[in-house]
Amino acid sequence: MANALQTRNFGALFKMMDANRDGVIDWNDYELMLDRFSTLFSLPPSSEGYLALKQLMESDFQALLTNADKNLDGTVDPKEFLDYHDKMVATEEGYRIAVQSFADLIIGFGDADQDGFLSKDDYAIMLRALNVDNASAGQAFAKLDANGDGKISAQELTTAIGQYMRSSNVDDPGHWLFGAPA
Ligand SMILES: [Ca+2]
Ligand SMILES: [Ca+2]
Ligand SMILES: [Ca+2]
Repeated sequence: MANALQTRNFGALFKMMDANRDGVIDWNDYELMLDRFSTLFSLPPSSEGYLALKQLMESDFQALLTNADKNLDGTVDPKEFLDYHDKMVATEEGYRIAVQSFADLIIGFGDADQDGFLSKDDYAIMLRALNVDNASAGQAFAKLDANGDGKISAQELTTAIGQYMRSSNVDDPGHWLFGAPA
């Protein structure tokens, strides 16, 4: 069973991913996110960066459908989404895979100059592309940048994602992964 913070965080994640806000996640939402990212990062549709992003989105969407779309209608509703994540993080193996693939996805999207870190700008752009209110971006960044060197490393990111997915301590900085907690 998901704890209250998990339910909150996965609910927030669902809302972010439901880019067109029609109450379900399907490929239209991914296309919209792809549009936003490529516009914000100035990636023309034929560029290598765009195609890489698109591929990342396609494989992420396929994985989501395969695992979460229980009634096989081609969309993922909030309950399917929560059940899937609930089950996924319930085992150590599933949890480890979930954290790693989520980290790869975020770095894949957010790390525009591909130095392996998220800069403050990268992070702010990522939130904007996910349609998250940006007011708390600075505060959130400071929490996620645990060693205070001005960038979020893969290690800092995986720690934060792990907390976002499973922590029952409301004070853990990982709850700020996508800005101020809902
Ligand atoms: Ca949608
Ligand atoms: Ca479904
Ligand atoms: Ca850092």
